[in-house]
Amino acid sequence: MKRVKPMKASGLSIKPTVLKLGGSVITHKDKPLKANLPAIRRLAEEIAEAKIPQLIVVHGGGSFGHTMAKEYAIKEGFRGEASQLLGFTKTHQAMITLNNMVLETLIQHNIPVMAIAPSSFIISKSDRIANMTYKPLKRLLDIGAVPLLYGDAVLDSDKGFTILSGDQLVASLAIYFDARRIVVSIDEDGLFTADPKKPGRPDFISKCTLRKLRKLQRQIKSTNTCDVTGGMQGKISELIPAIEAGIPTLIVNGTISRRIYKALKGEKVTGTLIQKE
Ligand code: IP8
Repeated sequence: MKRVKPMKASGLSIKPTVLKLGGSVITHKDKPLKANLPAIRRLAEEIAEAKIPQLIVVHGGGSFGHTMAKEYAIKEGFRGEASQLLGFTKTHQAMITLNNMVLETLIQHNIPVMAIAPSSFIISKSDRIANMTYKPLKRLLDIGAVPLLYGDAVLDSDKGFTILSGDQLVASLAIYFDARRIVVSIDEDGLFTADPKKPGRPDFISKCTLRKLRKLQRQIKSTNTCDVTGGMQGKISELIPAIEAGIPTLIVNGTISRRIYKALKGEKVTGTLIQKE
């Protein structure tokens, strides 16, 4: 008798992995509109080599999205000014420019990636995803393609427009598709008991439960003034719903060779693993 594989709630037979390529890894965060092409190439190599059967890739804004979003105060919502409206479109355009570089590089490495602009299928309400159609993503995963998304300037039913972080997107996709794991790459080894970019020697956290994470959340302050989506604190807040849903989340240093590869393969790697319990 032919055996039928059990379907998950999302309808996928294999649990996908959701990978976030941090803006601080794929761009030079202190140089406006400057991509880190060698880093993007290396990450593409690692993703290609890992050959994950179901993969969703989301990237951050780095010195593309955040620079523009800050300049035009996009996260504050639409004030009805023509210049700010143009800033909204420029922020989206900056993200498309960065996305194109990631897209081209991934395709050059034979990864069947398909870019989808979040602003084309998501509307938020007071900064939270309120309206999103998952069907195209599901279809892409069904045929073995890799959906590529990014933090974006999106329409917001209360504020006119806002910035949707890649992290909120990651958590929401991971929950919907019942992801096997989330891998988030940043420019640090993982989480520390205090900001590692400031003087002092904070302790590295290799494993963390949701309870410990909530405690830690109050300690970790944002490091990057250019980040309109809240730096490390914002990242943690956004990831919590996915961790609550039981999806293991691994934070690794994407600036160091092989870390993403190992994280995707589920191999032992330096990083912070956050689990519900
Ligand atoms: O870097 C922000 O995404 P993030 C995207 O994941 C923009 O927070 C447009 C600033």
